[in-house]
Amino acid sequence: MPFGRAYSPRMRVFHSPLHLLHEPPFEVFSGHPGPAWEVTARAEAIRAALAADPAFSLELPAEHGLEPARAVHDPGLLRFLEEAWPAWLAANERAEALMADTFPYPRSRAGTRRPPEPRAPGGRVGYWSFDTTSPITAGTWIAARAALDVALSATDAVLAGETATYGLCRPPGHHAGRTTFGGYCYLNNAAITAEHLLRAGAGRVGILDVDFHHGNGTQEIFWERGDVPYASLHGDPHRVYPYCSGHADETGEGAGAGATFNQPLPAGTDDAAYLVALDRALDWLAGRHDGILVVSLGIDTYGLDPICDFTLTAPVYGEVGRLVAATGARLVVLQEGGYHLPHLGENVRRWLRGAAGLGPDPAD
Ligand code: SP5
Ligand code: ZN
Repeated sequence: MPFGRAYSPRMRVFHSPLHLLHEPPFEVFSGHPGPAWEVTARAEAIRAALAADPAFSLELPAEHGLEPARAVHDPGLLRFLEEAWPAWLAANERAEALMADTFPYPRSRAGTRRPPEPRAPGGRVGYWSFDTTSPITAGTWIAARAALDVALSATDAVLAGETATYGLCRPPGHHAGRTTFGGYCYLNNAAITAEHLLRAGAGRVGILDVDFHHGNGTQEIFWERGDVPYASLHGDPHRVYPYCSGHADETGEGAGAGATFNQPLPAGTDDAAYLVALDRALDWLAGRHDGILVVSLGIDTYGLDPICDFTLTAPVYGEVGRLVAATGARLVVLQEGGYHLPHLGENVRRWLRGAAGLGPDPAD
């Protein structure tokens, strides 16, 4: 195993101020244009909460380039994300954000040829995106790359011997697929991280996705692979976003048959029911990986979250972190969703303290 033994007394946390350059001004959801939920203040709140706690050491990421992303995403998607904003600006005098108005839906062209990638930026964005909640703005590409550097730096620290590290990724990643972005996600940080670990010789890498939403992108990327088992607990897609994936009968195909595990959960899921589902997910993952778990950490399961409908309370996050760490796996914990700004930082801090074996902060 290529692992060193560089234990740190404090949990290493990676973050980048470049996330501030991604400022989506709005989203369109359920027919309503409204303010974006995925805002800069989210990552700032988390950073502030961790910076105030001596149990954590905050570090800037190292640049990793785009090779790791190319191992997971279509080069066309990466090219588009890089070129989209300048092309959109050149075509629009008062460009605020780029968002699709058309999606070349495969079923609408059955029997005709696959469409070529459009040249017009407004058409091109629909070719690579799947929803109307994820605008591209001036700094989106820079921020998405920085979030990936954050994830990969947290990963390298685990490869160097840390037991658990945290990447404060913003924008998040688990909705982005091999050829698509959406759900506030542009690059799939968790999937790229898992692939990076595999290539570093970590053996089979498990992904535990505890964001409220199903990680459709991560599932799709590893759907036919047996070396990255994916377990998710999430709001039932019969009821909530992303609607088209996350059902219990989705279990993978081909070499990935049986390597996907979904637990859709009802509205109002509380701490006790959640811990039962978590236990099942951890049981399922046990023995399917070779010692490292990537955690897609969403705090949008919180009872006060404005866009989700579980009822978890603050103390359960410490317990979830503790239980995940108690599996004995080394952890690369990456931030996904979580939208109740007043408690977001504290809930992440509770989760990570639990994972670090620290228990609640006595000062709380
Ligand atoms: C990473 C992540 O958590 N992405 C989530 C994308 C979900 N977008 C849907 C937003 C739903 C807003 N609905 C407001 C309903 C208020 N009751
Ligand atoms: Zn979410």
